[in-house]
Amino acid sequence: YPERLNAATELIDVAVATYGADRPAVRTPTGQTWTYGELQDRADRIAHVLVDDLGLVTGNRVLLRSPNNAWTVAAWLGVLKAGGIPVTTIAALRQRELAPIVAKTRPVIALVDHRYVADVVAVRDASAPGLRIVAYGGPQADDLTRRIAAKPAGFTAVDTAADDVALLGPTSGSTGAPKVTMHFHRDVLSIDDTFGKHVLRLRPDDLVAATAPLGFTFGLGMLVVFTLRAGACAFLVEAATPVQLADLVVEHRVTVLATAPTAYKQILKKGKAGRLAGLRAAVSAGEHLPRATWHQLHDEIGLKVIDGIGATELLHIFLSAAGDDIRPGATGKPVPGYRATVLDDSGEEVAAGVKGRLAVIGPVGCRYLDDERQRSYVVNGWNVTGDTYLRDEDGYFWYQARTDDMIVSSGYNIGGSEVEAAIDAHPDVVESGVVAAPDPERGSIVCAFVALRDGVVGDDAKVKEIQEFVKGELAPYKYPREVRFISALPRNVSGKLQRFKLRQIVET
Ligand code: 3SK
Repeated sequence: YPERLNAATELIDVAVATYGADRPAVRTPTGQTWTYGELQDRADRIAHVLVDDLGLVTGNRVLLRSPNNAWTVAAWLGVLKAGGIPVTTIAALRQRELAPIVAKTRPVIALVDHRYVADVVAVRDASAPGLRIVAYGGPQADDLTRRIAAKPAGFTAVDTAADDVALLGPTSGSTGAPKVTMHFHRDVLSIDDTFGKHVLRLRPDDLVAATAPLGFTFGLGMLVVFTLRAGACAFLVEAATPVQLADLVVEHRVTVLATAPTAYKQILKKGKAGRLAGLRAAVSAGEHLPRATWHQLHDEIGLKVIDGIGATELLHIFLSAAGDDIRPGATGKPVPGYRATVLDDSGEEVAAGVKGRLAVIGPVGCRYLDDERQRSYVVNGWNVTGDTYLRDEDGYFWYQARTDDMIVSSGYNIGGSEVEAAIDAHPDVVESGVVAAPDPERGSIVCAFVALRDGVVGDDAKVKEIQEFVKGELAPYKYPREVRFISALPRNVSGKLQRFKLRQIVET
């Protein structure tokens, strides 16, 4: 890449010049369509608001919080054009999850969908008094969508370096506070020049749907980076069950779908796989795609689903395969540009057929913002992802399990300690221990072992109460789907929680 590079210019301005301003860039189920020209215009005017009205200075961080909609794409591009650094978060996060992200990333401005402003206001009032919050999509007179009307068209993107930070992506840690990954302008293009161009291969006439939020790099890559670079159109759905999604695929003639195995399994279970028959390509990531699910989809609709594993740390997918290269049940091979291997506990590469820790190296690597955990993620240049894998003689990588305490459920990464802290805040709870329990649909679910105060009855009503309590404290996808009451948690002599004992209980 050239030394000077602004990812937003490459994504939207180059797309307008290459594919034309009139092509559809984003569509929604309600029939809203923005062309490439309209998306560019809104991004440019948002950049003007940021710089002219809100005083954004190059390198300032801007928190984004919203569901998947067209304004969010424009806001993300506008921040980059203005020389800012988007801090992408998902709408589902609650105040207690946003607060550490704000504390770590120190955004000066927050652009927030008007329905999700309250938690950001609470964080600002509690701990970030200087944060300027601007709502969008709402009725207020100072809404971003109204402010941009007064701004001139056109904005020359700030001349950033290819190695300037373009994105801060928070990700759950298996323990402790959330981690925040930093990615450069060139990294944004790199994920398309690797997975996008070599495996996914979008076409200008594609309509691309994905269930992952734009606040996750899986969704951002699929719906913004790969789509705009191909001159294709993103289909932005704020919320849909897997079956509703399958209906939308038919109704709107979606050609490419990216979602997690859980959604494919639910669509199959409800007998709706036929709705996916019009797809040209389907991507599965976020968790392991079982061989049986791959075959069922292939048998019912003739699609060879592209499996892949990515990580927020590496921005997007680094192991995958498409078409005749697919070996069902295996995640795939290193995406062109990446190398991967399997390491033992002392960091030595193991032979084919031996299980160990997946390690990856390529054009995008992990850079945590001010975090000691960088030392354990990047070892001798290898990014060690926290997954246990096996490589076969032909170079295919086969998922075995998570190596760390991360719970991967329906494609979401959930840190057990964060759920424990939320449960422990319930007045009837003495202590809790959270582990992954195997689940045929979701891969894993969050299972909580809870010790209650003396005299409190652990019945179904208490289970429900604890589940609802956690949904109020954390993004609802993190709530414990299973709650088991226990008199005391198993601990070793020094008092350390013996999670393996809890795991043994759920696995037997
Ligand atoms: O596999 C994942 O979980 C992932 C994470 C970030 C970006 C992309 C992907 C597929």
